[in-house]
Amino acid sequence: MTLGDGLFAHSTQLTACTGVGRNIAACCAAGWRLARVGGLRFANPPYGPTFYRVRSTASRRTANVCRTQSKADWLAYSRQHLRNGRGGSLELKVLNCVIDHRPSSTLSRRAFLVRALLAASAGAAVPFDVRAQSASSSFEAWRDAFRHRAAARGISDATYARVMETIKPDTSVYSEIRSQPEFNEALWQYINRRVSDWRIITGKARAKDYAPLLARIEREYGVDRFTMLAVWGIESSYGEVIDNPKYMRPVIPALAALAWGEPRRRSYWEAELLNALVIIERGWAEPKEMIGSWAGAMGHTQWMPEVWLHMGVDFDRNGRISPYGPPDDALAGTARFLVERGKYRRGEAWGCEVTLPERHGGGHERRTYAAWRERGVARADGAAFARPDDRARLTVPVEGGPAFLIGQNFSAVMSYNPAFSYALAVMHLADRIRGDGPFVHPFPGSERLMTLAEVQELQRRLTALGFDTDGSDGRVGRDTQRAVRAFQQKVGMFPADGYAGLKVLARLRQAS
Ligand SMILES: [Ca+2]
Repeated sequence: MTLGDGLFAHSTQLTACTGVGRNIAACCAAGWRLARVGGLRFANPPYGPTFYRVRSTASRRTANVCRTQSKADWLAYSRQHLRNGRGGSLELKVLNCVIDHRPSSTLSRRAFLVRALLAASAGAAVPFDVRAQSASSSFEAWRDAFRHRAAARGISDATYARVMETIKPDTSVYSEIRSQPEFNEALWQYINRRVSDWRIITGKARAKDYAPLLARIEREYGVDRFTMLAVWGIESSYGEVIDNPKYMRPVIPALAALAWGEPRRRSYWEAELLNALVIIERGWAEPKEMIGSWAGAMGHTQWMPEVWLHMGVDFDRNGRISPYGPPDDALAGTARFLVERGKYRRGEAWGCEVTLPERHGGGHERRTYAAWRERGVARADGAAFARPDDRARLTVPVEGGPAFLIGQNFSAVMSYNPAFSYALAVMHLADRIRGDGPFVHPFPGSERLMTLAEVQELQRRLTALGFDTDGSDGRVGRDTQRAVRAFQQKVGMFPADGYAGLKVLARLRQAS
């Protein structure tokens, strides 16, 4: 992929697109590259930290450098910075180009997904399964050759034969790797869906059920219990979906298919397959127990094999490390990850929502809370900053929406999943489980959170009208989103975004 192709062929109104404070040539020299996604869809919505600078030829305005985390963020930034008064097409044009970092040596847990997805979309002209089928060898030949790599990692012949000679590669992962997001969400929708009433209520119950365990993890690692609960809730609905076949599949056949036939990230998938084999060799798990996402993330907090192997903790002291079963090992290992890889700081807040004075002289500097206070920045709930000497930076993710000071522990959560929207959802869920209220300043155009009873009513009404939500448990998954979208389309609601919210509920009440 050359730089010019991605940018100019499909973004005719853009004349410049560079990294932070750099021009295109400097970005290339520094290892940046452009990738392009076709149409108006975005390749990797939650996983793409990206910096760019754009200029509109129509308005001759240069946009601010943006860091985007999701399509919602792109759109929000576009509206904020590219408002050019000549129609709304520019913001959609921006979606046609993506700047991506060259892989670095230290991978965040999910950074691989960014690259895998970008790589897949950049080469989307050739169907992915065709490439897989044109892999240089049959699966059997590849498997026999790979045995030597496994032996070099200490995998015994017996283990290799037992695991690898009985599987069929799960080639359905090739369609997963190139799949596009089904639903476009604004940031407030993303947060409301993840910080749902069900997750808040269930999180409070889990806080009670697991109080002794969470207290021990807090003591040992210094990670706040509500942060742990929120990661657990968002990653696996507190463990409720870790073996649900609707979302999870056997990991070894998936990783084997990726290591054998995925052409661009093969070395990554090979490494993770080897890590999974080491886990089996050590007797921590049987292959049939290793159920996870198509990319191999497993258990309560969705560990990749590498995380399991290197960050895992046998916290319940039963002789093996497991991301399944009782959540002791999963939560303790995740706390260890946040501390060792995310530089989580004991006792420090993630940040907080704030109110800003008329002129706050924003900027991206980290300052102490005391220094922010001197500039007139205050907690939105009116309380004092608990630890005025800690440092934080100011961010306003959506113009006209809430402002936040965010510190090191927010960054620590982003080391687990490098998306601003993910980290904000985790920290907001943590606060809600703790007992705090919703954001003081709502996001523009947002709805309040639906109660559990309202979501259940919405699901019941949709099902009664023939739009199947697969039950009415008050949790919004893909079935409910699809049912909502089908209903919206049928009754002419726009946009038909699949968002299970108050407007849809009101319309459903009219409909029956
Ligand atoms: Ca254990």
